[in-house]
Amino acid sequence: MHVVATAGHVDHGKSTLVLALTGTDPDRWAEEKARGLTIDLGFAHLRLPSGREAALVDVPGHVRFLRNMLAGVGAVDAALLVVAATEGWKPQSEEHLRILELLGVDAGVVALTKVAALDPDSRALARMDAEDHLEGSSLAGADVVEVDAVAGLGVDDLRRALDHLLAATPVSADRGRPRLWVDRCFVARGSGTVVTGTLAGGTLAEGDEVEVIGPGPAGRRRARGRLRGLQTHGRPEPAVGPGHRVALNIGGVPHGEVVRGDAVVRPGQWHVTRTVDAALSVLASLDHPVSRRGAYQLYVGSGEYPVRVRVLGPEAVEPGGQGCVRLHLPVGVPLLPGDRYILRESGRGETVGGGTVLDVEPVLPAGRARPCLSTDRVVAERGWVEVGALERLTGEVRAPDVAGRWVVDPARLAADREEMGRAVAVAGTAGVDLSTLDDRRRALVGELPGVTVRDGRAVAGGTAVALPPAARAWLDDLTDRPWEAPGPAAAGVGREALRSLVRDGAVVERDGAWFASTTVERAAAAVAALLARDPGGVTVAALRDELGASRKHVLPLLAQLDATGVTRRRGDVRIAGPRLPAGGTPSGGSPAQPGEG
Ligand SMILES: Nc1nc2c(ncn2[C@@H]2O[C@H](COP(=O)(O)OP(=O)(O)O)[C@@H](O)[C@H]2O)c(=O)[nH]1
Ligand SMILES: [Mg+2]
Repeated sequence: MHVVATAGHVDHGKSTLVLALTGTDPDRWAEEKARGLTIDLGFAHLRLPSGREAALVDVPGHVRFLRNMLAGVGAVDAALLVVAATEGWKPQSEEHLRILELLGVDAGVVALTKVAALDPDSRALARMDAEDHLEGSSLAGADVVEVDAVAGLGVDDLRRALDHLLAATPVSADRGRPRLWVDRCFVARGSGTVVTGTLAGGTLAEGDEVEVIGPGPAGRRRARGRLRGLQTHGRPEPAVGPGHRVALNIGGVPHGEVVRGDAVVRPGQWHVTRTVDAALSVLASLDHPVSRRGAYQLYVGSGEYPVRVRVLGPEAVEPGGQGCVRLHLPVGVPLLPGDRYILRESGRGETVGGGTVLDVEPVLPAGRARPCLSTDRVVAERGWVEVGALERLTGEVRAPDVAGRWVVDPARLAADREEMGRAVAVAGTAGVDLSTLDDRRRALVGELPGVTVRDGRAVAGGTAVALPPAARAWLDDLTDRPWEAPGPAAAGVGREALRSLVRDGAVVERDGAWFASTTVERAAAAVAALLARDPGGVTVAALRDELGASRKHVLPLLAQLDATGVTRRRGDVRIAGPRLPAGGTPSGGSPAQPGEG
């Protein structure tokens, strides 16, 4: 299914044509009928000769209602540009064409209306004039069809041209990320809040939980609700895909809370942003450059927002030129790179230009930002980014690099791996205490080759083979009863298993005594605590009492601490070595830990 919007100057015959094509008068309001003027959006259902169906959105042509026009063309697939042959190209013919172009609508048919009153030469002139104006635009080369809806001329030709156009126009893609920009909201008798809009990017179904995001009446940002029912073209449907005009009956959201410009999405799928970086194309017709700072109206989706604009880079953007801008919105809007927008000057009411959103969460200051659509840039600027966050920021689903959770810039990942590898190596058998690491480094260190995580510590050496039960039991015994546990031979631990335990750093032998690595860590911590009380030094007796150990165990333990640099021997006492754990004396170093990055 496609959605097609009309475009063109006021009174050129857009609404009359919609009625002739569909049988539906798009001018819904009494005031519109009384004045013969389209003020707001109108909607109709079009059935084409091939059987193809499309939704038609009729927009107002009057410059005063341009904001309504903009609300209608946000998510359309194609345009029906209407130019009255009797009047020729007019200001809103031009402005609407430029807007379609900036919004990326490059599929269209031109209807040259009111031709019945003209002789063949005048018609030919009108056609040439229209084609001249289309040249170089996104609608260059579009079919130009002569019609007169009142005289009943050419309407079938126009249907065929639309059929032909839509056959070659891609439909809105299903990216599993539905978003409906609300253009109408009302209360249906007996069913509560109903909103309508053009659905893009995904499918919505009855029973779906949805979130309505918008400024709301009193600063509300989000409201949760559930879809009670959906309709498209007046028919109830259990589910509706992208590229349709849809009416949603939303339970749980009072209708007073929803206004045009709000978005209906699935909860949690969107980054709701107030600052975006965007590419800006300035219209060639503008008589002044877009300067570094200024106040403008932003049109995106079906909404209109006052925005502050900051040109990125040192230069203003000249008419006909391109640049990048940072836009500051007053409220959060669910946007994604690739979304199109229009910028108008608040004071003069003139369209300045528009373009494509490039970044929905700029992290670099405006002076250094170089936005583009690359997902790699988004990753590089952050270093680490969670898979879900990256999807919300870019729409792209990437395979994680670390712990099934993070996507990491390659250079950053290499550097962090090296840093963690070094930290683990330096920490020796004591290992790196995982609780001192942020969750990224904790995940990373656990995945480093040759590093084993045990008892909350990352230790160099991998436990490649499963331990035999006797070795496992002995290790537990050694851990739980360090001063009573037997030696490995008495415990029935084989040579192979013992070698593996030593290689992995799980156990340490010193002067014939065996220790679990956790016991050595406890001893190191005990020494640090004693030195904190008395920096003068720790005696063998003091450590023995502190640990509740025997002299037989304390002497080899201290020898081990001396050997690994935790302590140094000075006469009868031990003083702080370079690797004394934190909690020691100010002069004692703490084991190397990576800094925050
Ligand atoms: N003779 C003639 N009059 C037309 C034609 N199309 C529209 N009109 C008249 O032009 C006026 C404006 O038409 P409307 O559809 O409201 O224009 P819109 O502002 O572009 O929607 C109305 O009085 C129509 O009856 C046409 O093809 N032939
Ligand atoms: Mg109209």
